[in-house]
Amino acid sequence: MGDLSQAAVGEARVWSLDEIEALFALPFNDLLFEAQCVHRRHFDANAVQLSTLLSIKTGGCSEDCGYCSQSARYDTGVEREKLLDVGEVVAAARAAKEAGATRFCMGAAWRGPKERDVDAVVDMVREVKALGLETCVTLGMLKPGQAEALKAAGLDYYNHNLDTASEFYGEVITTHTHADRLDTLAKVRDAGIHVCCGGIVGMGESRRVRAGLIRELANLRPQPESVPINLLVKVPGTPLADALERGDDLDPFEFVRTIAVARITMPAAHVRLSAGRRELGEGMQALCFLAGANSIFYGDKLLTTGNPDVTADAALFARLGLRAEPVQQRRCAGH
Ligand code: SAM
Ligand code: DTB
Ligand code: SF4
Repeated sequence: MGDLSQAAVGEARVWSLDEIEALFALPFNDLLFEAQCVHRRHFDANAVQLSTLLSIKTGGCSEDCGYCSQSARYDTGVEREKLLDVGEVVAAARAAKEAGATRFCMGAAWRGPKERDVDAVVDMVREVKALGLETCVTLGMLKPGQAEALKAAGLDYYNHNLDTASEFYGEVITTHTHADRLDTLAKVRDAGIHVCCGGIVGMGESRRVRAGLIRELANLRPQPESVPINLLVKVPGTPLADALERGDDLDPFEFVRTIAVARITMPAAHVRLSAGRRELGEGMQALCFLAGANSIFYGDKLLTTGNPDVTADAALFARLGLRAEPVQQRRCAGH
């Protein structure tokens, strides 16, 4: 990848809300054309990075994120489980590698890890890394020193999402703040770990809120290396899903627009088509790839909900002439 001068231009620019809203308001074909042009300047247009997720600690979370099946506050049918042991994690990582994934992402339903949790995750990261996979974890908020311990174990990416624009955040989460999230992202950066940071759309937010989320992501410095864009998976029992049962599903073209605006404003990032891929269907996914999405979660399960199965994804890739991307040499060496 990586025309460095173009990437530098993308990063030097501070995006205003008006500029981002103007991108959202373009005629659909003009927006996709612009996004595809930016995409081709930075990436192989037919290569897609494959990340596989594993929930290493499921359910029973103290937090109140209104979309989440794993909060202990909502009756979603997801049971609290113990942290997996390292052998189970390595077996899943090996299977993911054999299926073609290049990155293995381990997620835990925690507000943040305790010291002994970090010790256990450090072992997992070390062993998964030794398989030749890129490593990613998403463990919630970090305390001083924890990011450094994970980096020392060989962690490549930390996923921590802004989720939504600051003005809508309080409608979704009250137990930790938007500023807490920025604080954890700064700790991850300072430790020299790549940042995976995105958000969720389809929660009943306005276009202005979606534009605000992209603006906040695009104005992070440095910009995130990976940007997961999740379409809300409506899990019965969660407050957001229950509120949305009255209608109000996001227009799928608006999801495609969100991908395109992320691509234009974060030209060197991998923009990941994340939760909600099954609900989008193949035609909409194809439009998302045209709009500049170049990464997916690959594997039959996300954390607690379903994902297209690997045979369906292989068939879709064959029909579209897409290829799995080999592991990237990132431009910020040493990070
Ligand atoms: N507990 C950690 C945290 O919140 O940072 C890590 C796991 S959490 C499940 C990771 C991300 O998954 C959330 O920030 C959110 O963006 C996404 N997510 C969770 N549930 C979702 C849902 N039902 N639909 C779409 N995205 C979801
Ligand atoms: C992200 O942005 N999306 C992933 C990953 N990071 C951890 C999680 C999606 C979860 C979807 C709902 C579930 O399966 O529980
Ligand atoms: Fe807990 Fe993360 Fe779910 Fe929020 S998104 S309830 S912090 S697992």
